[in-house]
Amino acid sequence: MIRKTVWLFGLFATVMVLTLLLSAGSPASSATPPQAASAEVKVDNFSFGPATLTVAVGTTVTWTNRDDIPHTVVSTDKVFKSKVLDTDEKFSFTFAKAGTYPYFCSIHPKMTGSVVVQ
Ligand SMILES: [Cu+2]
Repeated sequence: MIRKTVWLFGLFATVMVLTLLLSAGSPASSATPPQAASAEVKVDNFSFGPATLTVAVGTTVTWTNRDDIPHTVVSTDKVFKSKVLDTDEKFSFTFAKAGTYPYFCSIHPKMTGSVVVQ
């Protein structure tokens, strides 16, 4: 009678340990952290590409000067302003608010583009 009780207790303990191990092994959170969105604009051949870029709120846009002459990225509404970008230099800006952000190159004002943030 006592042996049977001990055996049952042992079985019960084993099941409990296995249950704990299994629950500990399951992933605590399978949700991936929110990814920061990013987008690229190439500056090449005296133009911004794409000329109009549409992104979601919170997106970081990076302009890269692929031209062999310097350019700038200057917001028409003075929201952002890059330094003079030489070849392969980059400028990034994170758009936290929805809206349309026209910009131009202050060295070559005919170079224009815009970022639409939705
Ligand atoms: Cu330019």
